[in-house]
Amino acid sequence: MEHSALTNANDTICAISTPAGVGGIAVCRISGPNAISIADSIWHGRKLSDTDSHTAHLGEVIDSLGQPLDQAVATTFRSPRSFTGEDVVEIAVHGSRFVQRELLNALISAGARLAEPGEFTRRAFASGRFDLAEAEAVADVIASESRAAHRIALNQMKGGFSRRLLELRQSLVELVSLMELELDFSEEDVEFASREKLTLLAQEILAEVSRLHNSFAAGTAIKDGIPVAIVGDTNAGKSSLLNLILGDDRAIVSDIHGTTRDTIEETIDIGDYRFRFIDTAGLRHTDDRIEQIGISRSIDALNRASIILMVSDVTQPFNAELIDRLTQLPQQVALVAILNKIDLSTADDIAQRTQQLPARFTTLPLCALSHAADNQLEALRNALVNIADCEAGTTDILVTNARHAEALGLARESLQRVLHGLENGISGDFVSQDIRETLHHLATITGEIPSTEILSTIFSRFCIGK
Ligand SMILES: Nc1nc2c(ncn2[C@@H]2O[C@H](COP(=O)(O)OP(=O)(O)OP(=O)(O)O)[C@@H](O)[C@H]2O)c(=O)[nH]1
Ligand SMILES: [Mg+2]
Repeated sequence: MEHSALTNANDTICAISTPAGVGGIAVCRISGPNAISIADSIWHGRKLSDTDSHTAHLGEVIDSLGQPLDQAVATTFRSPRSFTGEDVVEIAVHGSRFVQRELLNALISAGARLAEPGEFTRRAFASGRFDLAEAEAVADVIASESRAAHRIALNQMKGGFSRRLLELRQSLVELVSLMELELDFSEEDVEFASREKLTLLAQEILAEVSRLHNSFAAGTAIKDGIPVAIVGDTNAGKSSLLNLILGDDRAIVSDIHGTTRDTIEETIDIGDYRFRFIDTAGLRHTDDRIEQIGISRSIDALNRASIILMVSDVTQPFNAELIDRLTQLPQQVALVAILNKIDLSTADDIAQRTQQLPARFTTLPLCALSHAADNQLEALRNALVNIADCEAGTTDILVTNARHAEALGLARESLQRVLHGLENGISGDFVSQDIRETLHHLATITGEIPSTEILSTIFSRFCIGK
């Protein structure tokens, strides 16, 4: 499928694809119908137009004044076997800022134009090398900061998500054709596929669309860092726990109640995941205005977290109000009770305290002082990774993109109308219409129904050179 109308592919673009700044090597990418001849005009060495595709050549680049600029390696990729599907030359020079700038100047003098952000990937999409979801995943792979986020993005880039969508669409097409068969022969009063069978098929599709749509929460958590709120009474040891996890004296710790006033956020990688820990102001009734603001931020953090570490001092009674609030959170929020200051308690006492907590809590006794036994911290880290594993589920297909989630939400709504229609004997005409609408929403994800506006927003988020 080609979307050539969506880009001006007549010109040849160039950009530095390696990060901005000085590096050992910088790579300049040139793509377009004149990529090879433009490269030749700034190149001393074997004529690139005479070389085979996918070959690398040592030579010299010449600046816009005709002076030698640097020794370089040029690699040619001929259309259509290149990233963009166009003729592409990649020139690797030494990574000085001066050399990079002069090389771009020379290419622009020779007729190339500076690429816009994401324009290489946009051209790859326009030439049908990628669908839109795969192109968006390129940006996610570049941005991924943990193994789990990388795995999801890589799978999407390689087409895992697109294949799943294709399967869903094939099932919908089957459904709509069965519906239409029913319509064509309705006069003759024959039922080709029972409505029960169609309902079953629609239910299956709806279940999968809903699963994908619901995976957005877990998907974004994994992509941006899983939010873990550390909450509890003042002086329970929340900030001590944060410091213990980070292995750093990040937060102020003192025996004064109400030491932490504002939320403190730090990310750290554990196992395959990135976690975002949020230490909060201790919860208590107070007349101090600033502390009240801090406490309302604690509540905000608690409401947004995927995992909650409720820290309590084992020598003090539990905060029943907090436990009540936490157990009312949606089931997918994981609750971990940290029984802190076990150095001041006995094993019997700790066992008894554990009994008092609702079953939804995972309980971990701990001493958050920096000399705490390593295996307590290890147990906490393992518990966090286990929770994240459950959240990630067994599939690598998680939706991490708000645009996709929105389209899936719309698809789900029209599918619910399809089901309602099937179950209530509504005319096939209307049901078919809703199936087509579902198909439309799913097709916008892969960009089969491209809109220039959507494309511009998507690709403008890329860096230049990609
Ligand atoms: N004995 C003992 N003391 C601890 C332990 N953990 C923390 N403390 C002490 O408890 C006091 C309070 O610790 P913080 O980490 O500041 O408590 P917090 O929950 O952040 O308190 P606020 O910020 O006031 O809400 C400090 O004096 C810590 O040294 C522990 O496991 N055992
Ligand atoms: Mg604190």
